[in-house]
Amino acid sequence: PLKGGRVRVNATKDEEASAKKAAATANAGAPTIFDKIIAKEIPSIIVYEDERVLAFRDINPQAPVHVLVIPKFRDGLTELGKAEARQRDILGELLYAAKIVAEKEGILDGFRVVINSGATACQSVYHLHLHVLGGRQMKWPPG
Ligand code: TR5
Repeated sequence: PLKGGRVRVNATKDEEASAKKAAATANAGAPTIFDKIIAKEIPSIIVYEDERVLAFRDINPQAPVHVLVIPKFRDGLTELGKAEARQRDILGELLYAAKIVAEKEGILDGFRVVINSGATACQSVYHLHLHVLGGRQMKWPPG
C-alpha cells in the first residue's frame, strides 16, 4: 500500500504540473490594448459582437472598411502561428464573424481577410485578430 500510495502521490504531482502548464498556456502573452477594448475601458466603434467574438473599426484604416475581428478570450492565442487543435472552433467562429461583418458593411461582393502572424508578417498586437478590408478595389499581391 505504501508503494502504491507513493505512486498515487507522484501521479497527483504530475497532474498538478500539467494543470499548471495548461494554465500558463491559457494566459500566455502579456495583456494588449485589445483587452482594454474588450473590457470597454477604451472606446471602440463596435460593428459586431457576440459572446465570444468582438469586431470593431481599426483606428488606422487601410481601406474605407477596415474592421478587426478578435476572440474575447485570447486563451493563449497571441498569433495564428500558435494556434492549437483545441482552438479550431473559435478560429472558425472568427472567420464566420468576418463574413457577418462584410455583410453588415455592404462589401459582400468583394472583401479581403488578412491575418498577420508574427513579426516577419508585421503583426503588432499579440492578440489574434482578423483584418476585414474592403470598400475599394484591392490589389494583389499584398506588400
Ligand atoms: O499589425 P497587426 O496585424 O497586429 O494589426 C494591429 C492593428 O490594430 C493595426 O491595424 C492597428 O491600426 C490596430 N489598432 C491599434 C490600436 C487600435 C487599433 N484599432 C482600434 N483601436 C485601437 N486602439 C484604441 N489602440 C491601438 N494601439
